Amino acid sequence: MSDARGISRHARRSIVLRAAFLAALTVGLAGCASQSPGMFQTHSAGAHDIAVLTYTMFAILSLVLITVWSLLAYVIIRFRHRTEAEASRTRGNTTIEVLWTAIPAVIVAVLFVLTMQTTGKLIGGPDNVSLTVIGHQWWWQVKYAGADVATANEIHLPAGTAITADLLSADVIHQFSCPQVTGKVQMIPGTVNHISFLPITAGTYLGVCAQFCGVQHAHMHFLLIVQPPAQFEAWFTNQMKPAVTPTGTQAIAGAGALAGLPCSSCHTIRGTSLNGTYGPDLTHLASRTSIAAVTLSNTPANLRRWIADPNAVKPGVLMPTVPVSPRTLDEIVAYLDELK
Ligand code: HEC
Ligand SMILES: [Cu+2]
Repeated sequence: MSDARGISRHARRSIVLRAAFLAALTVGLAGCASQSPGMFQTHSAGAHDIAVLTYTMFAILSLVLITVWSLLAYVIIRFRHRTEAEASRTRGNTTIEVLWTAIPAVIVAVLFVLTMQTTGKLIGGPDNVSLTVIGHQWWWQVKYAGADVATANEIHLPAGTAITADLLSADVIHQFSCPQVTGKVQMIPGTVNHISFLPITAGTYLGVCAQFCGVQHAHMHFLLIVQPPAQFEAWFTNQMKPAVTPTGTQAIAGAGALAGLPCSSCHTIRGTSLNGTYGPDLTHLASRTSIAAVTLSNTPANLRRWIADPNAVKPGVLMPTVPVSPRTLDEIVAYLDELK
């Protein structure tokens, strides 16, 4: 008796533990949901097609599951009172063999055709804006074809225009993923992958690197900023210009200081002597809303914090601390803040 009670106490404890685990998981996932871009809030033709395909597959597979479970339940209940030790066997029933080979084959064929149709739609479309996006540990380099426009982590696009992008990697495997606007594609060193999509609704959509790529993988975000075409044109026209000439006294001093610092071997500011390509292009840094792959918002205080000790913001980051006096640091920040 005590044995039976012992087991039931044990069972009760395990149920409580399991419930606690599920509750924790639910809270955890709910926390994710508020931050993560959801693939069902779609804002492009391609993302919409993928969502429809997902719902369709879910419906077909649910039907399969319900059918199998219903049959199983029926058999368990209907034959629960049989007492024979061994069930009778059915051998070589051709009709049944053909049926249970044919039905799954047909289901898989239907799923295959639906997937190919959706994939076909994603690849088509006029190629109006083409980009190159290069994944780096741990930021995104963005170049626009046919113009001297380079940016980082924030990709502006005109709404209603088909986009094609070549996806590359500068180091390890990354994965370009912005589920509200397009499917995800890997960026593999030595290979060029392609993605095309048609953004429809203007808005700012969060993208992430979906392939673990090192210690700061979780701080490798980007923004797809889909704008009405006129706004996009204005942005693009400004990006084509070289960097503005600094006007403030501090900013002028900052520009002078930068030219003599190692910053110039990693960063480009078009129109100045800074022409490094290892780190993000800073020509129009002040026109971005965030820095360090959407880790910090782009404010003078955050720029100062970043340049003073990037490793404190993103431990393991591939930008070193360049020792400068607090005064020079202020001047550099004043200059960068003018680079609209
Ligand atoms: C060894 C190369 C290297 C040097 C030297 C270097 N940086 Fe960087 N910098 C990087 C890399 C790489 C990143 C991207 C880091 C990330 O987001 O993970 C970066 C990011 C930045 C950013 C953020 C850009 C953005 O859009 O997110 C700023 C601003 C910046 N660096 C300024 C400077 C300044 C100012 C100096 C000199 C005091 C400097 N860097 C020196 C490599 C370098
Ligand atoms: Cu990555």
